[in-house]
Amino acid sequence: MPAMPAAYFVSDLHITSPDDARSVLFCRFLRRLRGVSGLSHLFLMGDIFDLWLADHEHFVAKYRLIIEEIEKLRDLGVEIHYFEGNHDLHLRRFWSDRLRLKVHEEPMYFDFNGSILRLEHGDQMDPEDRGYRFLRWLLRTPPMRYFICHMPPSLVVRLGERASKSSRSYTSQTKTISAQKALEKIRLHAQKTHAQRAFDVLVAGHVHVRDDFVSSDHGSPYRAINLGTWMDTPCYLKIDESGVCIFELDDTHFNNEYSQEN
Ligand SMILES: [Mn+2]
Repeated sequence: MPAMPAAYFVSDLHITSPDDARSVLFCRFLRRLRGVSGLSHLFLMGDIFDLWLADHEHFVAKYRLIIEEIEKLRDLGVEIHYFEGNHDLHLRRFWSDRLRLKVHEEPMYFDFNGSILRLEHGDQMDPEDRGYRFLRWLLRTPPMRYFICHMPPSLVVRLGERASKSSRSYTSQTKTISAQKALEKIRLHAQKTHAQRAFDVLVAGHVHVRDDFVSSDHGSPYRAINLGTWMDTPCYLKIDESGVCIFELDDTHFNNEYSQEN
C-alpha cells in the first residue's frame, strides 16, 4: 500500500557556517528524511541561513553540503518549497532557476491532503513595524534587487562575515520584543488573516518564539503554529495522516517519532 503523503516544515535555522552545529544537524535531518516513506513535501520557511543573497558563489560554495542533500531529496521526487525570510532573499536566481525548488516571496495558501494551510515566513505579521516593512519593500525594488544580485564578491563576503558575527550575540540583541508580546502579535495576525481567508493551519516562523495555538472563537476552528528558532530548540513540524505535530531534534539523535519511522 502506498504511504500517505507527509509534509515536513522547518524555519529559522539561522545557519552561519557549514560547520556550526545547526548546519550539521540540518544535513543529518535531510539525510534521514530520505528514508521517510510517504515524504512528499518539504517546506523551508525562511531564515534557513543567517545570510543568503541571490546566487552569489560565496554562499553556493559555503553551503555545498546542504545543497547536495536538498538536491537528493528533490531527485527522489519530494516537492520542496523555500520561503524567503529576512535573512535569505532574492532566492529565485539560485533556488528556483538552478535548483528547481519553488520559491515564495509572499504568504501562500496550500491544499495538503484536504487541509488548507497558510504558509509564510512571518516577517509581515507586525503591522506596527513600519521600519522593517519599508526595508522589506526597499530591498525588493528593482534597483536594489539589481545591486544585491550583482554586487562584488568581496562585499558579499564582508556582509556574510558581519551577519555571522551579529548572530553570535543573538541572545543579547536579537529578541527585541518580549516573548509575550510576540505571542500576542502572531495570534492576532492568525485571527485577522483567518477572518480574511480561512485556513486550517497557519505555519510561520520569524519571531523566534515557538507557539502552537488552537482557536475556535471566530468561525471555523484553526491552528496557528510558530516554529520558533533552531537557535533555541531545533524542531520540525510534520503533517501527515496521523495529524499535525511538532517534534524536537537534538545534536545526537532524532526523537522517538523519528526513530520509529526509520
Ligand atoms: Mn526572520
